Formats: sequence, C-alpha cells, structure tokens
Amino acid sequence: VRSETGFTWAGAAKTLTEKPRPMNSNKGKFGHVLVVGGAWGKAGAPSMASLAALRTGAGLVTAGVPESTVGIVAAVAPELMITSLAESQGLLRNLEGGRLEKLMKGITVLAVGPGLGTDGDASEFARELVAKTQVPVVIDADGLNAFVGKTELLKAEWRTLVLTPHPGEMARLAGMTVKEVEADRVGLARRFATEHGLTLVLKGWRTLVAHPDGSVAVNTTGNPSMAKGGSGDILTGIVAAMLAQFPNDVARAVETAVYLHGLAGDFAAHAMDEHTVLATDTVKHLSDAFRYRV
Ligand code: NPW
Ligand code: AMP
Ligand code: MG
Repeated sequence: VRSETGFTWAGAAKTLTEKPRPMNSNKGKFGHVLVVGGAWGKAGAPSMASLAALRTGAGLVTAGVPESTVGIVAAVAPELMITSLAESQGLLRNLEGGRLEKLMKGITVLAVGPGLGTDGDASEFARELVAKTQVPVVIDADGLNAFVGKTELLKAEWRTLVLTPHPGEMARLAGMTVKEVEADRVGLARRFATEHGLTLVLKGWRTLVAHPDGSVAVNTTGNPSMAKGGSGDILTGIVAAMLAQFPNDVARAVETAVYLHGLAGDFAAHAMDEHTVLATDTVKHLSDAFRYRV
C-alpha cells in the first residue's frame, strides 16, 4: 500500500503475522531474545521488554540484568529466564574470560538498553556488546545514549541493527534539538538510516520506520494513552520478538512490530480509558492486535 506522498504504511506489513505457526513447530524455531538492561531503580524497563517479547511469540526470552534486580525482573513471568550480570560499576567483567560467549549462547536477537542506565561501565558495556556480537540487535534507551557522539560505531554493514529512539534520544544521537528533529522527521530518519545502513524507528505520534534502502513507512496506530513510561520498553520487546521469528524479513518484521504495538494501545484505550491505560495493559491487548484483520 503506497500513500499519495510516496511513503508506505507500516500496517501493510502485518500479513507477516497472519499465517498460523506450523503445526509441527517447536520453540527452537522462533528465536531466543536476550534483553539486557535493568539497573537498580529501572528494573521495570527490561521486565516490560521481556514480557512483551514473550507475548509476541519469541520461542525463548532471557533477561540479562544486574544481580540486584534479578529478583524483581524474574517476577514478571515464570516463562522468563534470567542471566545475572555484574552491577554497573563492573559490567565490563561480563565480557571477559569467556563470559560473553556464555551470555550469548543460543541467543538469536539482542535487545540492549531498557533501564540500563549510564553510570559506571554501562555505556561502554553496551557499545562493546553491540560490537562483539553478530546477531540482530535492537538498541533502545540507554543503549542509544551510549552511542551519543560515537554514531560512527553504529555502521550496520553486514548485520541487522534496529534503533528505536524517541525524539529526545534521536536529538542526542544526531546532535540536534528535539524541535529540529520534529521539524523534519522523515528527512532525518531517512538520512540516518541510509548513512548507517540500519533500520531506524523514530517514535512518537506517527512513528516512522526508515530502512537502509531509504524507504520510509509511516505508522498509523497508537494514541496518547501510550505517552507514559514503559511504552517504549514494550515496543523494544515486540520488535526483538518479531526479529526472532522473522530474521530474514527485517523490514516487515519491524514495521509489523510498530503497527501491532500501536494497535494494541488502541485496543487498550478503547477497552479502558486513555488516562488509565498502563504500558503493560497494552501487552494484554496484543492478542486483539494480532487477531485484527483490516
Ligand atoms: P521534554 O521533556 O519534552 O523536553 P530520556 P526516558 C523527550 C527507562 N525507563 N516528543 C522529552 O523531553 C528507559 O528504558 C524505565 C518530544 C523527555 O523529557 C531508559 O533507560 C522505566 N520529546 C531510562 O528510563 C519506565 C520527547 O525525551 C525526554 C518525546 C530513561 O528513559 C520509564 C525523556 O527522555 C523508562 O522507559 C516525544 N515524543 N519523547 C521503568 N519502569 O523501569 C521523549 N521526549 O531522558 O531519555 O528518559 O525516556 O524516561
Ligand atoms: P518511550 O518514550 O521510549 O517510552 O516510547 C514511547 C512509545 O509510545 C513509542 O512507541 C511512541 O510511539 C508511543 N507513543 C507515545 N506517545 C504517543 C502518541 N501520542 N501517539 C502514538 N504513540 C505514542
Ligand atoms: Mg524509552
């Protein structure tokens, strides 16, 4: 579906999820998402990303969080597996002496950043993790902050990189003001995606998905009930789980994730009220979004 302005609509990609999962499938066929983040005080962020990844259909989901928040994150769902990491001051130790290989064993998609923080080694850890792994990566929140002033390290080249900044994070990354970002969302998203060879999800009202080839899809779902803490963390989990299931169809996987996230938010706002909806309520309405047929 192509709009009059030449952009595609993100919803057009939703056909990806309309085919039933094969009868003889098993969890190994739907990928293993690792969510890394969750410094003390921000344990909710990786919890929500992990919950959303589970609800979107990833075969397995593991949260990699500092020891101090393990108990909190584990409580989000018994289906979630946990890897305990060192606290922010010692995070780099997780990359030494074969620990990175252990952390990444069997992982098919990495989501880094939700609630990771920027204290201690957090930013360097995020950069090293992205550099030293080969699986598709979703970079969000403090994972993005780790690359401020270092965007040359974000060259995707042979691998799949998906960035999910809100306008504040985009402004920091691009060295601009939020006002400048918002003044030319499409131009900036397209430039950033093509220059770095990655997929850029520029969030907000009418989230954009800019692809490495310069094409841009506009999302039409979502509403102000989602303008609350946690919404972006949920999106990160949905994007990661879609990549885990459709690793060879990155563009459609990301567009579908963005569309489903907004649509679930629309169902939540309809069932509840836009004031009362929480980000986790959006997850409860993911089934409605998956089942919706245009
Ligand atoms: P303003 O105020 O409008 O000038 P930050 P964060 C701007 C974790 N979380 N349009 C806006 O600027 C995250 O995962 C944990 C225009 C706003 O003040 C991160 O790790 C939670 N401007 C960490 O917290 C729940 C927009 O950006 C500023 C905009 C920090 O992430 C919450 C905020 O950005 C949170 O997800 C828009 N559409 N959107 C938990 N329960 O554990 C944003 N801005 O400073 O990067 O802070 O997004 O809260
Ligand atoms: P974050 O700021 O990282 O928590 O991300 C917020 C998420 O909620 C993004 O996916 C936004 O697109 C979505 N969102 C926030 N406000 C709105 C809005 N007014 N309309 C549609 N989506 C929104
Ligand atoms: Mg966020």
